[in-house]
Amino acid sequence: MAVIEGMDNMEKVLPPGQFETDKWPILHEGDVYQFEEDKWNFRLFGDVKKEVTLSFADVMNLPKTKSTVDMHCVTTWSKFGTSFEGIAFREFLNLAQLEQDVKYVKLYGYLNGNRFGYSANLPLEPLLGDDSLFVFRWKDQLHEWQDITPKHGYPLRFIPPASFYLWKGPKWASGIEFMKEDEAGYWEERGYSMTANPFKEERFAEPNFTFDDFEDYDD
Ligand SMILES: Nc1nc2c(c(=O)[nH]1)N[C@H]1C(S)=C(S)[C@@H](COP(=O)(O)O)O[C@H]1N2
Ligand SMILES: [Mo]
Repeated sequence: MAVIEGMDNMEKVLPPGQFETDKWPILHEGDVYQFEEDKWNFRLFGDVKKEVTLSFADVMNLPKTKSTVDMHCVTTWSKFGTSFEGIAFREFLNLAQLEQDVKYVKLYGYLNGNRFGYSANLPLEPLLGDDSLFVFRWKDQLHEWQDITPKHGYPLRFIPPASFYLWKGPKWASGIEFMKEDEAGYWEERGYSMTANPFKEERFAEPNFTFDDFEDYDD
């Protein structure tokens, strides 16, 4: 296998139709969720033998992972090399006893106060590495380690591997549904790609689709 020095797999490669940004844009539907620890929990459900509900303390007591990930947004910006601290997706597999033949997940997050209002579907197998995590801290070349801001999904937000567009990363994450069959999430129901690979430019399920531009930054 050919290896380009200093590059791992798909890191630091600009997918077709994307441009590079040093800033971290903010995009989402609806309100910014305001964290209240006593009301917050994280649910593991779907095709599991036993549903699990985790408190914020339960989640924060899970083993932590640090990983540097490239983000590719379908609105055409890409941000390379942001480091994140969080809990690897695979840690939650150890807690939920999956039924046989679970091959997909739907990851949920808040939308306008609805805990399960936002969602994104993903295949299970590509999410088992260090580049697939629910994050709460970040740093990059311009910023020291710090908590993610409410606008970026505090207290917990999923960052998908770079082989998926960033809409597959719910902010204000609220749970994981385990599924035997693939099932569309929020944007997938609205015409976006089920598979969403930026390197194959899988933006929309249907041609001639448009999207809102981004216009917000933390600083
Ligand atoms: N809960 C929630 N998560 C969400 C969204 C949303 O509307 N609600 N938007 C998604 C989209 S379309 C993108 S591009 C990224 C943007 O993340 P950022 O604002 O941290 O860059 O969040 C994703 N996660
Ligand atoms: Mo997006």
